[in-house]
Order: sequence, then structure tokens, then C-alpha cells
Amino acid sequence: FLSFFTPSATAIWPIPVSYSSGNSVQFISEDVSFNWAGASNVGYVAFQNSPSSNSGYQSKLQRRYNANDKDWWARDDAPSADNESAGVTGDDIVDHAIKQAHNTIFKKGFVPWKFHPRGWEEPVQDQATSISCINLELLQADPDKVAKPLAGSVDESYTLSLTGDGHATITANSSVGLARGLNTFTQLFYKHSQDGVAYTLLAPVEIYDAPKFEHRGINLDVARNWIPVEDIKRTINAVAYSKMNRFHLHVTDAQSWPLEIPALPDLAAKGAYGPNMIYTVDDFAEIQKHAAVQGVELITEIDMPGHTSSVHYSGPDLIAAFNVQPDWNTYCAEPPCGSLKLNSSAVDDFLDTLMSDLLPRIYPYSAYFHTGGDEVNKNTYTLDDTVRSNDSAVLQPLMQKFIDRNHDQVRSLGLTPIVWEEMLLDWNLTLGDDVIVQSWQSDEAVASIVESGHKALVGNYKYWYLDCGKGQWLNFPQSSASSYWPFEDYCAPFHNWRLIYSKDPLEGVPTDKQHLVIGGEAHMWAEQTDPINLDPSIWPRAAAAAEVLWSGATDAQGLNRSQVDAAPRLSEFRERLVALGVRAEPIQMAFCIMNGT
Ligand code: CP6
Repeated sequence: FLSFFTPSATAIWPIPVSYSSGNSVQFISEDVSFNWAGASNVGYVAFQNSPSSNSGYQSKLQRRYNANDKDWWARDDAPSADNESAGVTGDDIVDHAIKQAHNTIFKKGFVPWKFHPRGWEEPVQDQATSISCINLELLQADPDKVAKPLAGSVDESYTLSLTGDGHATITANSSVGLARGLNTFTQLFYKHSQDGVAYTLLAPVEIYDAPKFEHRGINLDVARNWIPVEDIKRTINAVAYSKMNRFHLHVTDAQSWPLEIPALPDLAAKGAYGPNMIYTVDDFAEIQKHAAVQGVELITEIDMPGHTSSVHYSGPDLIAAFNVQPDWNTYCAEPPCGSLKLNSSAVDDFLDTLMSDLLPRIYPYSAYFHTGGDEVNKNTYTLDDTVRSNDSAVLQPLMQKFIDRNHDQVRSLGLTPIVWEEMLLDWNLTLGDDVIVQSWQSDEAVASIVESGHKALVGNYKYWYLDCGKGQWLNFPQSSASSYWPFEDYCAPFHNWRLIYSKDPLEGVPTDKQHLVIGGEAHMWAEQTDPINLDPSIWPRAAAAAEVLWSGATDAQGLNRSQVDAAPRLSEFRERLVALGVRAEPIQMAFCIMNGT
């Protein structure tokens, strides 16, 4: 009943507005409006705010009965955020999305002044034509109730309709779909300078919208530099506002182990950068929940067997090739070197303890667990007293055993393993059919992964690495060969939003295998990023990847999406990120989108 892929539905950023087009201007005001009222006999959730107070928004949740299942919301398998059980429910997601939408429209002073022609005057409320109230109806066809809202693939599609007389309807098949629709709803509005008033130039609007790829995320490395919980949560807010649904937390690496593992207390106590640079069990759960309630699945990665130097501080016998500086380049991609030993019962025991502590805390929030596997240098194992070889014929079966054990642990908790591409493509391991392989090095790698029958994640470093172009850091310790490290530009050039936007995840993938490319991630490796430059290092560039993943890289004609069209929309989306509290950087000067004035 709504048009399929209207132009407005092919983009996650706001619909382009022509300010001279004579669209009707609709006002809503906070005090009297925003009746969230459901009125339908299909399965639905209905919400109504309490307009009684001026002191701020109060949500009065009205869970109405589904005619077919009168107490679906109260079932035992619907743990509530209010009680102690882990996970979030569909109700939590919708409730959060409503509050978030209200706050976005009314509370976060977004005034897109810079995008109006010079001399533009703000529309004046006209009692005769403006409306003070929008009735927003949320209709959910299939009330979900699971603790793992995004397990597998969830139908995130939605329809949004806003009539000229102020009736809005969002329909979706899932609570996450409603959240995505409410997200778009906020992007129809601008804040009026008069407090508590917002307006839209866009009514009437009819949107059908659905993502092209099921896995749309960013990967944040929090091991190279400490990133506080607040900054992670803010990043997740921006992920959700970009309609991404995965947040990959690269939580450990060679340089530090910030994740508390109660069964192995010394891991973080000795491996973190400092006593305050640790994610406690509660912090971790808080981050997971913060993501889940916004329809974002947090995927935890414990990178192994390489990138584990930080384990040495608590378990020196578990790590090979720890102290190889200044000859690190022979043994690893980035110092400090160190890899879990490959044929060690002590390592087996360590992993059993680690996994049985951590994995049960993953399950309520995610269907996946990332076991890493990137950049393992075979020379490392010449220094491994349980192996003493760099011969592939020796190492490959041991690595196979390592990963089989590892992945069986992951599966025993009901999770699906994810690995970096090297495990499949360089080590030629036999991975279970369920394993998702994350590519980072090339389009050819993506093609090989799907050729092998595995699902693939894209994120080619030449396009979607957000850290590139800063110039290589000075490695420590310096090379033995010279007193200074020659200047290398890591993976230059800087990947501006246009380069990121230009990358088609399906490039080089045969048509009959494209369904195996389930999505991708933009990567924030944090060697040169900490809370001070975190936001502008990621945003709004990651939103360019988000749009590609939501809408596809090409338009209806199969051409790459127009950057000329995208630029003003991304500029406006950047303003909305700023309003959300994210210090996203500008992509151009305001002049460029002020209608040429
Ligand atoms: N850390 C980890 C990194 C990188 C990878 N894994 C990386 C490699 C090459 C470039 C940028 C980042 N810093 N754990 C590769 C997946 Cl160019």
C-alpha cells in the first residue's frame, strides 16, 4: 500500500528538501502534541505520552493486547529490562525509540540555519494551517519478545506515512523495524527557534524502507587506546542513528587487555593500561544493553591466537615470541609481538576458563562471537616451545585443532563464530559451514570467501578503514637497523566520505554468490585515536558506509549513487549527529548547500 522504494526510501539520511518548493509547513508543539495512540486490531504496540506536565516528556506505556495472543508481552520468554534478567525485549526497544524520537525532535536544539538561503526567514506558525498535534500510530505486525532482538536476521523494514493533517503511521514487522521508522520520523523535522516547537517541510510523506544488507556496523578497537564507557555509548548512539545494527567491539589486542574476566582476574589487572582503564563486568553489560535497546547487536571479539601479547603480563607461559624487539618485524605485523602458543594444554585450559566465563554473558545480547585470527605470523612459532617450527605442514593442523576447539566452545553456547579472512584464505582451515568470514584485505578475498560457501563481511582497508592517512606512528621500540623509523604512511590516503561512499560491497562478487555477502563494517583502529578525536575520526564518514549498507552502493540504474545528491544530505545528517551530542566533523562549508546564495 505504500510505494516501493520511493526516492525518499533509498537513503538513510534526511530527504533532500527544496526550501523554495512550496511544501506545506507543519508545526508540532511539545506541550500539546505527540499523542502516541494506537488504534488497530492487528498485533501492535501502542504508546501514549502524558501531556500533563511541562517539565519534560513522560512516557506512559500502554501495552494493548493483541487480539490473538492477549498476553504476549507478559510471557516468560520476554524478560523485561526492569528485572534482573539479561537482554532487552521488543517493548524496551520501542519504548526507548519513542523517547529518543521525542527528545531528538524537541530537546536537542537542531536548527539547520546554515542550510537556508542567506536572509531566509523562519516559517511563522499560522494557526489556520499549522497543526499542533501529530497522532503517531505504531503498528507492529509480529510482536517479538526475544532476549536476543537481532539474533540471526531481523526484519528491519518499515513504512512511514505522514499526512498533511497530522496523522502519522509507522508499520513494521519487528520492534527494531519500528525503531528504524521512528529514526526516519525524527529526520523529517526541524527545530523551530520557539522552544518546544518543531516543524516539517515534508508532509505528506510516504516511505517504504528496508535495508539491503543484514549486517551493517562499525568495528571499534578499544585496546590500542583506552576508550571510556561513555564514549563507547555515544558512538553506539551514532551507529543506531545511522541505522546500523552491529557494533563490533575489538576489545583486546597486543597492547592492552581492558576486559575484566572474573575467572581470570589478572588478565585485566595486569594487562590493562591501568587500574581505571578496565571494562568491568557491569560496564560490559551496560554497553551491551545500551546497544541492544537501540536495535544494535554488540559483537565481541577476542582476537586470537595472534594480537595477544597483553596476555603475557598475567600468563607469561601462554605466549610465544613476546620479547622479540627490536626484531619484531620478523614475528608480527605490529609490535609488541606475541601469540598464544599453538600446542599447549595450558593454553587450552586458559581458553576453557576464559570462554566459559565470557560467552554466557554474550548470549543474551548477541548471536555471534568473533574469535579474531588476523595477521598471525608463522615465524612466531619458531619461538613457541610447544611447536618450534614455521613450517605450514606442522602449523596448519595445529591451527585447525586450535580453531575447532575454539569454535566448538562458541557453538556450545549457541553462538555463531566470526573469524578474520586469514584463517580461511591464508591458513586454508576447514571452517564450519556456519562460520562468517570477515574480509579486510581485498575484493578478491571477498570473492574467495563466498566461493568457499561462507558468508562474508566486507570492509576493504583501502576504503573503509577510518584510521588511514594519519601517517604511521613511531613504532616502539625503534628498529635495530636505524635510530629512527623511516616515515611510512600506513594506508594513505585519508579515506574521505566520498571514497567510502564509492565502495560497492558487491564489487567483484559473482551475481550468484552475492547473497553470501551479508554486509560489512567500517573499522576504527585506534592506534592514533582516543576520546579526544574519536567522534570526528568516525563521523560522519562511517555514515557513508552506513548508507551504502542500508541502500546499496548503486541506484536503480546500477550506477554508483550520486555524491552530488548525497553531499547535502550527509551535511544535514552531520548536523543531526552533532545535535545528538556527537562531535562529527563537517564535510564541506555551509555555503555549498545554501541553495547557491
Ligand atoms: N589491528 C588488528 C590492526 C589491523 C588489523 N588487525 C590493521 C591492519 C592493517 C591496516 C590497519 C589495521 N591495526 N588487530 C587488521 C585486521 Cl592498514
